[in-house]
Amino acid sequence: MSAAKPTLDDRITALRTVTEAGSGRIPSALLDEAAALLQQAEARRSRSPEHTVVGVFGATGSGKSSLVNALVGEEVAKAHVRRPTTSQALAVTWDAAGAADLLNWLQIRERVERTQPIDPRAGKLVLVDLPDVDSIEAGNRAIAERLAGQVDALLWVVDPQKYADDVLHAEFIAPHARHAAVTLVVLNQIDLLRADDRAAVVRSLHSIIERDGLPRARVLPVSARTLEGIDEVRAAIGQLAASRAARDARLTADVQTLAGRIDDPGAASTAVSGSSRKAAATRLRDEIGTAVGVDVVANAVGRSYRKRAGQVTGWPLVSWIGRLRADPLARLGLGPRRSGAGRGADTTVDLDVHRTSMPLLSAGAQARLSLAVRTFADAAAEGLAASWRAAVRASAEGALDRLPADLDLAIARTPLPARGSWWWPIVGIVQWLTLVAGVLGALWLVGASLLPSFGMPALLIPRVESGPLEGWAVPTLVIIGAVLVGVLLGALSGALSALTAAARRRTARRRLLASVDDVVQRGVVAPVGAELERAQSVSAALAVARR
Ligand SMILES: Nc1nc2c(ncn2[C@@H]2O[C@H](COP(=O)(O)OP(=O)(O)OP(=O)(O)O)[C@@H](O)[C@H]2O)c(=O)[nH]1
Ligand SMILES: [Mg+2]
Repeated sequence: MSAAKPTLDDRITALRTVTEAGSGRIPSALLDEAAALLQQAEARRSRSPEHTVVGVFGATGSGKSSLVNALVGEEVAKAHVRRPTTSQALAVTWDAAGAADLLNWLQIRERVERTQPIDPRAGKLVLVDLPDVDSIEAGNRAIAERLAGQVDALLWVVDPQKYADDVLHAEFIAPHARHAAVTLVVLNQIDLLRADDRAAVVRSLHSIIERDGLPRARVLPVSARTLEGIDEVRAAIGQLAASRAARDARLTADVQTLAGRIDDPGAASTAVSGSSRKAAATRLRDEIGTAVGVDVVANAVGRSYRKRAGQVTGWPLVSWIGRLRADPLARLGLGPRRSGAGRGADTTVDLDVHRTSMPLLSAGAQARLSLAVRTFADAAAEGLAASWRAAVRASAEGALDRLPADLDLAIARTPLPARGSWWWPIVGIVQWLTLVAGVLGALWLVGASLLPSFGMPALLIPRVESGPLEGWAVPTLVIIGAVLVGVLLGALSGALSALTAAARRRTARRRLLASVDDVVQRGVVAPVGAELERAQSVSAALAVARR
């Protein structure tokens, strides 16, 4: 591990991130515990961080009060053969004023102050004698349990008769195993053991403690009565008090343990990170674009262009037929609308097509939309823990309600290329001139043949005198030429309008997809991305809190 170990501050910040970003995704019972722990951590750290509170825990009669007296060197706590003796926590301090606030928070009312520290490093020690953890008195037990959750370090006192007691180990010592770094185990009353039994008992206790999950906890054999081994306990307490790290160790272990119980959201699969996430978003856009009919509209834009071009530039004798057909855009419910006041009513001039009333999404389109959104969300959430996958899906599904209306509006606001082309009127005029020429040629011919029968002089019909058309009547040629030019011009402009229409269709498709993309980004991709980021930040914070 290359990075330095996180400090307690780092861990607390990380746990706070976890609770904030994880709300609604992490079981609320755990979140409540985390909130309580954060509050406790803050409370403890804001109060006399230089003090170290060492709690003396153990079964009744193990000699807790006697040990406190032995350590202090005076009778400050009441020790007695009567069981149980101690029913209130008693704090011994060497700096009463400085520790007052801390003791209030710990709800320890009984306090005594001494001046001579038990160890040179223990000037800011708060030594707490406690009622028995396994007391028949519920009140005693409650006090011991509460303080076991609050003190900075735990000192377990066991005696030769009951050191192996199952209940004590299973219910009290083992559950606090995470605080191994700030735990001392004292085997008291060794004066009651034969000298040659002591080592065996210490070894046995050691192995039990190891099974409790405290493999490295020190076991100190002492006698509160003969004071044998007391100096070693004083030194061990002095060492704990001197080390700031040891003081933070308790909260560190609490944060680590709680963080360990919170499920890691897991890293979203690499398949949806970075560029492939972008690709997935593009696929989603295309799918939704198809579902809402982007291609249909784009095709209609192209066909509308061709139809209008045909009406203006086609051979006038047949192009009027086109007017009988409805405009493809109008048929889709997309009405051409003139923009700019005072323009002519000619629908080929300056058109902007706006979608004014989108036909409701068909059931099929709606299903396709939902499927696309869910597929996207599920792919994005792949690799996440179940509750987080559900959250990602929910954020995407939340968008489904608004999506059809938003898409409708976005498509309605997309300017579609619907203007006519500049060359339409020119070709149109030429077509009409050609038609007029053809009609004149026909009248000429008809006149030439009919006038004599009305007794009028015959019209002169000039003929071509040389070349490949030698002998052809000029009016005939005019008629043929007019028809040829009209049909050819119609065909040419038809080809040109087909090309332009294709370009228009592509432009319309591009713009519509851009509009769809906008909605999809805002409505689906962004919320899903935010949810993924949230999962990622919880995952990262958990890693810090646990390490
Ligand atoms: N022989 C011997 N007796 C001890 C020793 N330590 C304590 N005792 C005796 O054990 C009995 C109980 O001691 P306490 O100090 O009151 O025990 P405690 O753990 O505080 O008990 P509670 O307050 O009831 O939880 C007393 O009679 C002490 O004199 C020791 O090291 N050796
Ligand atoms: Mg006692």
